[in-house]
Amino acid sequence: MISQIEKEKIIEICDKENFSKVNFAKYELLQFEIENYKDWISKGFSADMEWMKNYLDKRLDVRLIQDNTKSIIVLAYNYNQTTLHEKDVNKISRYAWGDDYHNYIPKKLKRICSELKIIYPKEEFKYYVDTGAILEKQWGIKSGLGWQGKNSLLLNKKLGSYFFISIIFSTLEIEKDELVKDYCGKCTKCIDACPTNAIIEDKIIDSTKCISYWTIESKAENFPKEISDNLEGWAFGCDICQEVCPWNNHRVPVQIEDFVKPRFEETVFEKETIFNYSIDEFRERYIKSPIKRPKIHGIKRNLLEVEKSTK
Ligand code: B12
Ligand code: SF4
Ligand code: SF4
Repeated sequence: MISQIEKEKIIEICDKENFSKVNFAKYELLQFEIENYKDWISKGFSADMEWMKNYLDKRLDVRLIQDNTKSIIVLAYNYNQTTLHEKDVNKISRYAWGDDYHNYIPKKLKRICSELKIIYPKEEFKYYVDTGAILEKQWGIKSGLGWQGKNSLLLNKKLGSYFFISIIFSTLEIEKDELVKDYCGKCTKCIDACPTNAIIEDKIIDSTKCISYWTIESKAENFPKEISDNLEGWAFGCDICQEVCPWNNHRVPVQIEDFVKPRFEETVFEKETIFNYSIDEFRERYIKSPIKRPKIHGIKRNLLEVEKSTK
């Protein structure tokens, strides 16, 4: 087991890369969590995200990803900011205002792992951010980074939920942090506000009802009526269950880097602009943004669905 001073040194290395919070979990099998996960899949809540059915063994046992893992370092990267949506239609969810975090955060993690490798040459470090078959929120809970809110997201008292989760698997033995208690209490604001009733039970999202799923992941030509009638202006992702959460509403914005700030100062789409773009123009504009994921076809579909729902 490394000393407290060494643990602090690791946190310092992560702080330099602007992570707002760094916590540590001890290796264990995610037995209880994987049973819930399987149950969730069996009920059809993963919609058409077929990849979620793969690598159940790795989700259960992270040593199949990094042999001899002893500690899991869980890092939060804040993307909250003071800006608000300019309009109530064609809204883009906050995580997608800036450049795609997949282009920045892995580089930060790589630098952290390289620095750790210099200090501990005999140890191994492997990083992920939304890039592997890993139950990231569950490791967030195990590490004491936060608790799982009723909206199913990982919440931290200081940060709220507007942060990305990153994971570093390490063969180094680091003292784990204490679990935090659940601070949702009797609140049900997220469940009450979800316009499509996608939060079917505390912490459980049915993706087939979630606007985020339909506007980002789904390849369908159209949305089911219950979704299109209730989009509430969301054209890419959905932040409703976070916007109403008291743990986000009184947040003091933490220092953020430029790549998180709205690209072209845009927090909503201009429908006409999108419809006038050629495929190449769209690609050029959004290649560095998470918005490229559903491609121009998907974004046009979303905008038409929003228009339908506001008529
Ligand atoms: C698939 C996925 C989605 C899907 C499914 C959402 C979901 N809640 O699972 C869709 C496309 C809908 C989605 C949407 C969003 N996502 Co997403 N998503 C993921 C992904 C890739 C996997 C999550 C997963 O495994 N879900 C499966 C379910 C089963 O997992 P779970 O919530 O942990 O479920 C547990 C509970 O349901 C519980 N449970 C179930 N049954 C039972 C029964 C009992 C008795 C008990 C006690 C518990 C219990 O146990 C389950 C398993 O442990 C992660 C990245 C990753 N690799 O982890 C990002 C991730 C969760 N997403 C993220 C974000 C930002 C979003 C959005 C906010 C984006 C947006 N603005 O539109 C929305 C939020 C929607 C919401 N309220 O969840 C962030 C969340 C950060 C945070 N602070 O928590 C993550 C972690 C990505 C990242 N690296 O930062 N996402
Ligand atoms: S992201 Fe939107 S649709 Fe999905 S659970 Fe939250 S409020 Fe409901
Ligand atoms: S809105 Fe309330 S119930 Fe939902 S996650 Fe936030 S504190 Fe928990």
